[in-house]
Amino acid sequence: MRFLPLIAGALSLVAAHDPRSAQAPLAAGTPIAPKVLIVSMFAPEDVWSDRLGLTHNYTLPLLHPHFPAVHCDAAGDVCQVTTAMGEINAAVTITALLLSPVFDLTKSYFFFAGIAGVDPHYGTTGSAALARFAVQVALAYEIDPREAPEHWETGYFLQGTSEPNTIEGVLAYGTEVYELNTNLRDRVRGFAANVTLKDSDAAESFRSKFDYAPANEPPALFYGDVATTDVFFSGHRLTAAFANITSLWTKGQGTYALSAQEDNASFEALLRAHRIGLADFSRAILLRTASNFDRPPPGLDALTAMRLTDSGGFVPSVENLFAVGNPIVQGILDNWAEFAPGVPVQDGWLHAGDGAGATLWANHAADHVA
Ligand SMILES: *[C@@H]1O[C@H](CO)[C@@H](O)[C@H](O)[C@H]1NC(C)=O
Ligand SMILES: *[C@@H]1O[C@H](CO)[C@@H](O)[C@H](O)[C@H]1NC(C)=O
Ligand SMILES: *[C@@H]1O[C@H](CO)[C@@H](O)[C@H](O)[C@H]1NC(C)=O
Ligand SMILES: CC(=O)N[C@H]1CO[C@H](CO)[C@@H](O)[C@@H]1O
Repeated sequence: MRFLPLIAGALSLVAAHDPRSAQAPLAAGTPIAPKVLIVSMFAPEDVWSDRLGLTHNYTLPLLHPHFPAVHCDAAGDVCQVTTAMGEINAAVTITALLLSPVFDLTKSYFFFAGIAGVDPHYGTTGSAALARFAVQVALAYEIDPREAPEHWETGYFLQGTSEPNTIEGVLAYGTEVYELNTNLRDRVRGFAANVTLKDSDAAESFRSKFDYAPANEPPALFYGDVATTDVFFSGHRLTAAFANITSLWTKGQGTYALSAQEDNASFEALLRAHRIGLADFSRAILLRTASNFDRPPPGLDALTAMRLTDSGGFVPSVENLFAVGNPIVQGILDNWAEFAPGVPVQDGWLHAGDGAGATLWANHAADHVA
């Protein structure tokens, strides 16, 4: 439980570091302090604004030109922002939001809710996953496999190393791995425990090509970690390589289950805000629903599975962001007295805001190689 005294220390620095203090106060006065801030990555993931009546728009500088405003309900309890896709868009939008004087996000729960590719050994199209780890798997060296030593199974190897599947001597940038609050994850999973996930005939038909579970079973809610990379990869070989890199960075505790393009970047912005008391990293929740498989079913090649057929997963994945996510949003609002002070983090949590920040897991992994 070393988190609590540390955050108190971090908060005492706010007055000195708060960039908002340098700006003129808003005419309207008090900043909006949402209890839940929902983060979408592209337009179809905003299943929230219409359904939750987020009709109050706040245009902020430095958001993406296609998504210039944060949308909030009348009370300012729930807000939604869309980052636009990819790591760079996510990092810039979340940073702009965290520094905006319009919002006070110090007590907000950050609910990242987007679609993803799924490893068919952990889920299926329409499945929903709550993550502990986000790992930036492609922050690595790469040699085209056709030019790599013959015995290599992948051209990706960690920076500072000279072959795949080792972390010894690694050169960490510090953005490779983010660990979230698992007590918070367990608590909010309970809110969605009885949800029946949406499915479609098209998704059901495509998944029947797999001859193993859970790929060929109806969608379910599960715990799974997310690989972040701007490269939209697919196929058996790259997924094997990135699953191994996930395992290396998390000392075997993380399990690659989903692939997406933003989380590592959003979390870096959030962690930097956490260090100066502008946000609380222990209040981040990551939900990803599966719109597609990350590799082909038996009988199809990677390109055909990725681009030339439709797995039917897109519609149920978007619907399930709301089906699973809304009970979580409402659960936090309905139980605000419990959530307001924060959910205590797990023992040994490595993002305690003690200055070393994001490099902690990296060092942890690197320091402990056999
Ligand atoms: C708020 O933003 C949404 C989405 O961009 C837009 O559809 C809506 O018209 C805006 N509402 C107002 C009052 O400007
Ligand atoms: C889920 O269902 C169980 C069994 O009916 C019930 O005890 C529990 O309260 C339900 N949970 C929610 C969040 O609705
Ligand atoms: C992943 O790691 C396993 C176990 O160490 C190894 O057998 C496999 O060859 C690795 N795969 C790739 C693509 O490097
Ligand atoms: C591909 C890549 O390296 N993307 C970015 C991941 O996020 C950090 C910021 O958090 C960037 O430094 C990386 O460039």
